[in-house]
Amino acid sequence: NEHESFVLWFTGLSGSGKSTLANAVSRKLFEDDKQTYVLDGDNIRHGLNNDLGFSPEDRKENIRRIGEVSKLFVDAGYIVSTAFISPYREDRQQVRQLLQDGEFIEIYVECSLETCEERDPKGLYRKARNGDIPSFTGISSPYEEPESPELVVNTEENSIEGAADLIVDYLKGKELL
Ligand code: GGZ
Repeated sequence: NEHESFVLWFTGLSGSGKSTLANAVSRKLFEDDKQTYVLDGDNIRHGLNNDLGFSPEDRKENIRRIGEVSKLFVDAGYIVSTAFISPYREDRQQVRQLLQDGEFIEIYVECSLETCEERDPKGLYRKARNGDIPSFTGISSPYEEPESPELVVNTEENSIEGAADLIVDYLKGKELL
């Protein structure tokens, strides 16, 4: 198959479950003997992109660099899973253009703001509501929902395991695995 390597681009609100889900899918692919790698805030925003904040310009540059890094991993033969809010349609579109047809698989991790706010695992929504974090996505900064993602998985209706299975099933259905 000419698309053994591709990017699973998870997009969604903070607290929607992107990173957990990307790691769960990556684990399943690893068990299926695939070469996989997860890019998320822990290994990108703390390193390569530690000069960037959360202004629209910085988020754009964040996503641009992640797109370029993803491309390198695809060139190296990996299935890359990226877990970034990537709130702007235009920025995600730019990454899609950077890759070959079929190499960019956009997965909308759907979860209502209400639920993300209830989960609030790091207490960031609370801080944002208190005005302690400016330009927080969903509160004081926009999130542009994907218009035609390859896949939508809802993490209110599905467990992480269930959502990961839906993604693997999708990939098998497309004969990408
Ligand atoms: C959104 C922020 C912000 C602001 C810090 N807005 O739940 P988290 O903590 O781990 O996920 C969020 C993460 C978002 O970084 P990304 O690189 O994914 O964002 S983007 O794609 O928009 O560039 C959150 C934390 O960083 N965080 N400040 N103002 N999320």
